[in-house]
Amino acid sequence: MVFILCLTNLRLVVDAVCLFSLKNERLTCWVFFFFLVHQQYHFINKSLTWYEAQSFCRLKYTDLATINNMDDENRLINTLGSNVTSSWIGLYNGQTNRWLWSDGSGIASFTQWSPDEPNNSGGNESCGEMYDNGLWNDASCEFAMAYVCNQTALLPC
Ligand SMILES: [Ca+2]
Repeated sequence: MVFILCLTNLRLVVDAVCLFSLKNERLTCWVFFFFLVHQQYHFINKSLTWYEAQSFCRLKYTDLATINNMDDENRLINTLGSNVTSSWIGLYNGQTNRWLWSDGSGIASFTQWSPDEPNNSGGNESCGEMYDNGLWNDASCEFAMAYVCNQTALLPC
């Protein structure tokens, strides 16, 4: 039963370390298996700018929230529950004018932009918020609003 729960909620991570011995010309490798724990979202109902929120999330958790698919989106909305309000997520517009995730996982391939967004209104909307209806908007990073952090951890499973 525990094994099944692990498989449904966790993602496998494999790591390998290899050493080559010059003395006997032999390559020895050790392979380690981990499971990446499913992201845990934390809604913080205090108003901060995007960068302040990023700093807080990195200090207390892992980073601002990353949303990779509809399951993540629904889980985040469930986390907000009755507290639902516009909140910063970990989305920002990078140097190459592509939307990236704050946690370093790269380009946002899954998006839930609100109609006509991102519109870069006023030419300074470089950070991503989630509206209370679950759709996303690009907004000025200097706005202060609630935010959602995520927490990840590597554990043997
Ligand atoms: Ca906008």
